[in-house]
Amino acid sequence: MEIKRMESHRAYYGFAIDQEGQKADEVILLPMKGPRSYTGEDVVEISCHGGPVPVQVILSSVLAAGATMAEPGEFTRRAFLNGRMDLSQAEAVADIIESHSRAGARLALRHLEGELGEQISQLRQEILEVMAGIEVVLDYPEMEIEQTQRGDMIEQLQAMKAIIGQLVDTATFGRPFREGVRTVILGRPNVGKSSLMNALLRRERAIVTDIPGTTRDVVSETIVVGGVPLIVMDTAGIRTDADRIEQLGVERARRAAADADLILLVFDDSEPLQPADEEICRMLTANGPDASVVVVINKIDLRCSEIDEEYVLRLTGNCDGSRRLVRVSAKTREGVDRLAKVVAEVVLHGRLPVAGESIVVTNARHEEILGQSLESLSDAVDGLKEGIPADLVNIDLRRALEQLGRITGETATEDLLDRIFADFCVGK
Ligand SMILES: Nc1nc2c(ncn2[C@@H]2O[C@H](COP(=O)(O)OP(=O)(O)OP(=O)(O)O)[C@@H](O)[C@H]2O)c(=O)[nH]1
Ligand SMILES: [Mg+2]
Repeated sequence: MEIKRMESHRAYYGFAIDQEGQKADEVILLPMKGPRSYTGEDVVEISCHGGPVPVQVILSSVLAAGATMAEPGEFTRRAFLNGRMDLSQAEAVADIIESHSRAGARLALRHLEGELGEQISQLRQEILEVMAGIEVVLDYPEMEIEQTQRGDMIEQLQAMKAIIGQLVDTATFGRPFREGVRTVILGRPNVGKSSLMNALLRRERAIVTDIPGTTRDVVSETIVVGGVPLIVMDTAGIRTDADRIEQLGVERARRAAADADLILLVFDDSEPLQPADEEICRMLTANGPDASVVVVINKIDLRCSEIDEEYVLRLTGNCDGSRRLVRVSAKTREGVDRLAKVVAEVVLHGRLPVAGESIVVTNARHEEILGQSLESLSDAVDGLKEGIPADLVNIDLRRALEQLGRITGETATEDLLDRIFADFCVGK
């Protein structure tokens, strides 16, 4: 049967025939007539047996018949251009594919449902209203905006600023979900760093031995702790008197620590604090670490209690009373769940996004644009307060309008679309 005569949204069973008229594979054909398809255009999906040979044969047949290969993100780009979704929704598709955790995927899914886009459209509508009020004044050159009118506009813009400000705030806990938290396990040799990594992973990944200096390089793995994806790096133990080969690993550990968002600083509770332990603490506090540090006292199953917790907390500059210290046994996994909870708290500053609550900005591009539009609106408010001419205030408002439009795609340039869709994979 000719595809054009097939019924839309109905699966057809049959065989794909190659260019020589030979059966290539057994397939299911699913025609979807626009606009009821992902892109809004007519779409035909062919499901075949997954092996590389049938796929290749079918692909070359459809290419020979005039089809072209899709660019990365082309399906979603077409869906956007055909008005099936706004740009924030299109980006959510990429975010869902790349998400490292269920919580991250859930947040992105809400963007796919268009929540952010709706909020932004509403804000743009309100800006347009304020601009319209100003335009009226501009039509009569002898008029200026009246004082009460200025007051109303300022109030309206302040309310918008508050909404955008809240959205920007949500990005601080949206970001870790999207990008993952760079977490470095640090400590002197043999304290149990690799063991801790394995305990967090719940399986063996890093090599564990009783020989100090086992880990020579940085080993990294993504794990989800408390709903937050952590990119955990196990490092070589840092010591003061390392040989040359070891020194390289130590140097990498230092560098990893400098780039980290979160440092799990491990101590061995079965031995008194050693000069190398103190050295590491000094190194961390000297750099004025951007990273949050969680002190992990390991090997508590040996019941030695050699480490003075208060002293270690002071050494690590943990003086704000938050006492980010967890006692664990990487061997028995005792305390590891509590460590996971503390980590999640530290990363999210105790503010877990609650399902069903406000929108959470997870996309770095959105975060940046929201920040810019906030500035434009502030400029407009300042202008109104200082009584500067109405047409100048409108310039700031128009800028805010244009900036917000870049989130939904209403004012997106070809260039911007190219950049966004280039990050997509082919077939999405
Ligand atoms: N009893 C006990 N032993 C542990 C625990 N964690 C680690 N160990 C032991 O301590 C030794 C060192 O563990 P690793 O995990 O290799 O230590 P590391 O810090 O990665 O060491 P390097 O890579 O050499 O710097 C091994 O013999 C582990 O079995 C623990 O919680 N309890
Ligand atoms: Mg190790």
